[in-house]
Amino acid sequence: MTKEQVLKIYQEKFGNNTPEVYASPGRVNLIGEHTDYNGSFVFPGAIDKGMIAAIRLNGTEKVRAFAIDLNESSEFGLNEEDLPQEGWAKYIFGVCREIIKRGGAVAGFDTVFAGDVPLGAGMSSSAALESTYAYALNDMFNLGIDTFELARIGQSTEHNYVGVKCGIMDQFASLFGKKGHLIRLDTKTMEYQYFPFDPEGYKLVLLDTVVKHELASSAYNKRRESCEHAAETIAKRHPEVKFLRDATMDMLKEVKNEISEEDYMRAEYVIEETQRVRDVSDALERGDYETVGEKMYETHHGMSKLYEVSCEELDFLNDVAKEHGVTGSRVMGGGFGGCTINLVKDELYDSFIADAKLKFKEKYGHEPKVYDVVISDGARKL
Ligand code: GAF
Repeated sequence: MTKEQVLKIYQEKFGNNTPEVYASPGRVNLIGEHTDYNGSFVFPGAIDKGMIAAIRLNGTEKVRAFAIDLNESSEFGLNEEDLPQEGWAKYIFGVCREIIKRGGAVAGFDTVFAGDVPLGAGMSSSAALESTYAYALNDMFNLGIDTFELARIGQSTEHNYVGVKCGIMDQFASLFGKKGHLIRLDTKTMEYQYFPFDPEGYKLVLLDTVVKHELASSAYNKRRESCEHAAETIAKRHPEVKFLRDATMDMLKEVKNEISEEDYMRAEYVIEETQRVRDVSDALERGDYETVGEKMYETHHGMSKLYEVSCEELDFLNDVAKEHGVTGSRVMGGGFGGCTINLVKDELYDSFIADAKLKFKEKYGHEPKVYDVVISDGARKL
């Protein structure tokens, strides 16, 4: 939706005022999945799809919000007990509360918002929403909160008001995104580096299964608990291990009999994935996309067999990619449905998409959705 369209809807809802307009993107992640809450590396980039919001202070202590895509309104106060009923409004409320908890003076506002990040596709629609409001409120109330802290505000919103114990990747990518660049972020030190990403002769494309499994957030939180338990157990012998990122496979083997088989598998995946992100950084510096692709397939295998966050439909698309000779393919984001991310040679692109659509439809009765990836800028005022 364009700025003009959002402004028009704002004016229909809240009168002929002139609000400010802000936008924040969703993200892709080349590699480094379920590593961001293990102090390890991720490799995301912001995309050209996201959330857009018009906002104007209303001189009260209440927020009046309208979700354009859902045609739903919500009105809530800014105290802890004012938690709104509507799932989407919790994100806006959570951002306000997290700012207030940090000492920021936020008052009431009127807002409408819309988005074009597909929901539940693993492209971070929720982080795009949080980042839009964190960025906007920081700007409008002149709060002077730095961009790292804005990302933490979005993350804490997930933890405290949504119930997902997520890492920092999605909010970070949405706020720090840069056109044409992926970002390698070290989630332990929060050091980051922009990598120009314009792989000549290749395209990045997402295939969305349009499947979203129930209980994804509780399964996500359970993965995190497994990782933390494995890291704590290793730390009893190796106190230098603060996160799984600090552990080696030898250390993990030492505690094999002290943790469950499930926790062992989760930790094994994370330790291997940490090494894969390092390998992919080196490969990107050499322009070696074949290695990048191999690592993507390895990640898919790990996410499917060790971390168990894939699903039948995602495995199917991954197999189709492999059979078709696609350079790299894997499940992207938290998993349990959503998208695969595919690195495809230009000359294979059309036939791969046609093949994937046909085979997927034969098996599941509908085609996957196709999204070409354009790496774009992060949060901004329009
Ligand atoms: C979700 C989470 F929000 C991220 O923090 C990250 O853990 C990701 O799943 C998996 O890599 O998007």
